[in-house]
Amino acid sequence: MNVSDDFRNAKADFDRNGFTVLKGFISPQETATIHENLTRYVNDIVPELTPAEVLYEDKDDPETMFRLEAMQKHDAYFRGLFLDARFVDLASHFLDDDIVPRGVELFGKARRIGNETPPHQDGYYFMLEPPTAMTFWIALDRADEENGCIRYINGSHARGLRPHAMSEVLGFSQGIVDFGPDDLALEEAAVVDPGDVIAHHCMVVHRTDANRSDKLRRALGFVYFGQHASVNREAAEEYRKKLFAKWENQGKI
Ligand SMILES: O=C(O)CCC(=O)C(=O)O
Repeated sequence: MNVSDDFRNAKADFDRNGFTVLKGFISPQETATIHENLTRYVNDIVPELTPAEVLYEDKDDPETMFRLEAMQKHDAYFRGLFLDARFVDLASHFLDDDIVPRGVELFGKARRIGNETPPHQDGYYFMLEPPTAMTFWIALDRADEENGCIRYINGSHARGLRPHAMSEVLGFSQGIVDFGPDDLALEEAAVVDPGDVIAHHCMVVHRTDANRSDKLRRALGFVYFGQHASVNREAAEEYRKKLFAKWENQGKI
């Protein structure tokens, strides 16, 4: 596949807005296969995971699971999909760099009690210099205004890193402190169907509403770093330790 030709418009969108939606990027058959593998993963692998790798809105209710971390480490199917040239080559095209694959997460929103995602920039968590990274957000269910689709602040990736502070939302520890009407005026809801893939830059501001509907909202997040970006590993590890200690103290994990 000549990535540059097929995705020229998508790349222009990505560069201008900080995100782009690739409609029907994954076929219905492959989307069904991803669902089958997710069910297998939940049944066979989740019981073996550490508390940091699987998060629940209510840890006594398995139905409320909303996050799986580092799925590529535990399972060959998800690792294979994550390293597939379709994604790696496209990430390289979008970031104008060679790629270091970073990780696979499940982003779920449980029916009725799925929490909002506070406005944030992934780049704040990634601690990269320069902030060259992106996510493919692969919709496994329809995501719309009712069940917490992602909302992007158009063009915000080009306006630098915003101040963040600790949020109380489990799984999303940071929120932008000065998010306001100027942001909301530029906000766009990315309504997607299963098999659609959103590509977003790590500096674009995004958030979701809570899921108060009866509909599940699940997506896989594939994260890729640019090869020329370096991580401040010490700061990142120190931060991760503090965060998990805090959640443990609060009885959340
Ligand atoms: O799915 C969500 O609620 C948020 C996902 C997100 O913040 C991300 O993919 O960077």
